[in-house]
Amino acid sequence: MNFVLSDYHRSRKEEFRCFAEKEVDRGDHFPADNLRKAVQNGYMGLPLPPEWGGGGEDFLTYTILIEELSRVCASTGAIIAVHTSVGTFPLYYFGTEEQKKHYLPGLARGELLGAFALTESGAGSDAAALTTSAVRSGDGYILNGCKLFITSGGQADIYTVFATVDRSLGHRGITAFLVEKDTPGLIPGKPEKKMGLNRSNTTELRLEDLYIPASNRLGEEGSGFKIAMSLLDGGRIGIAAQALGLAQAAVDYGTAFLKQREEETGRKTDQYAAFELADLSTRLEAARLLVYRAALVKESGRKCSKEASMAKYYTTDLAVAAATRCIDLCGFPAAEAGSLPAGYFCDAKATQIYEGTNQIQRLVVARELLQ
Ligand code: COS
Repeated sequence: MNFVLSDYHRSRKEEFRCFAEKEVDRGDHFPADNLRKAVQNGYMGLPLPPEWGGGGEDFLTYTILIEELSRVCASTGAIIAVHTSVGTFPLYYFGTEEQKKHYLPGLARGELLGAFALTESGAGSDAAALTTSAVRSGDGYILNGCKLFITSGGQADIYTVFATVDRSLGHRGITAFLVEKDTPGLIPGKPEKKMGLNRSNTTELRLEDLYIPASNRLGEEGSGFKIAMSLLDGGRIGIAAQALGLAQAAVDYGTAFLKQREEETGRKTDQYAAFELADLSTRLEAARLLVYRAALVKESGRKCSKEASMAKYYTTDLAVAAATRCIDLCGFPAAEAGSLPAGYFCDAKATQIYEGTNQIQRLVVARELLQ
């Protein structure tokens, strides 16, 4: 195993960092401009094969892209990560040839935005408890239910929606469907007011007597839960990469602050602050190894649940700690509402929660160890 990035991955990392620093803005609204530039650069479908409109890159390169984007704007990183890993990969891994031809090139090129609709008010951590129903009707299904916390809700063009054809079957009744945004009966709610990742829309998604042809079912009836779980394995590496970018941003901010203070006062940084910085930087390097390793395991085609969950919870917990310590070290104005470190903290907090809380990640790791 190689513990340093290859020359190729290093040069892509530099390219992504340059792009993020020069082209990505940190505004407070939906980052349409950032996404347009990402589309132009082929960043919306980086790990998809070129024959389907993607960049043909490996999963590690994609992970590095999300890390570098998130160092500047974690919402932009979140939208692209969700679009790629759970908005586009469902088609690539589980779509029929016809479904792929219809949707995949548009998604991989970023002309269409993808979203993933699993969570419900009574089915967050316990995803198998979802109640959205899919009832057979003629050549299709009628879907009814309400999804919650859907990233890019109201903005996305294609939603992978999970519903049950028979609740008595538990997770074996869950089935996945591809739903286009203009389908009658698909009703996105207003964007939620979140504490972090605010530039990414998160909405409710109501499904009211929504008819979906059987040709838009993804996979077999009853295979939806396993589809969702396997997609989330890859998705969680993307969230870990966002947290890596955020943790790096917080450490960079703290380091620059302490250096500037040394220059201004002519005094060396006190030992307490210096040790804090050393500890955070060491944990950051350990997190980076976990995240990149998870990406390599995914790329190898092996099951990566354990590695993805380890990377997700270690790195998102670190991102919260790094942002907190950065505020402690820098004091005011880092503690001011609207400051960069306050933004890192709020965004990092969100990464601990979505695509499976960190308690769920620990559960996944423990189950893998004990099975
Ligand atoms: N890949 C493929 N299949 C998987 C899998 C994975 N990563 N994880 C579980 N499965 C399969 C299991 O093998 C099992 O198959 P069988 O029925 O053939 O035995 C089936 O799925 C059920 O697995 P399990 O019994 O572990 O399911 P649980 O209901 O206990 O749920 C957790 C497991 C809690 C891990 C799952 O519900 C979860 O990840 N919850 C969080 C959901 C989430 O992340 N939501 C965020 C949505 S996006 S913001």
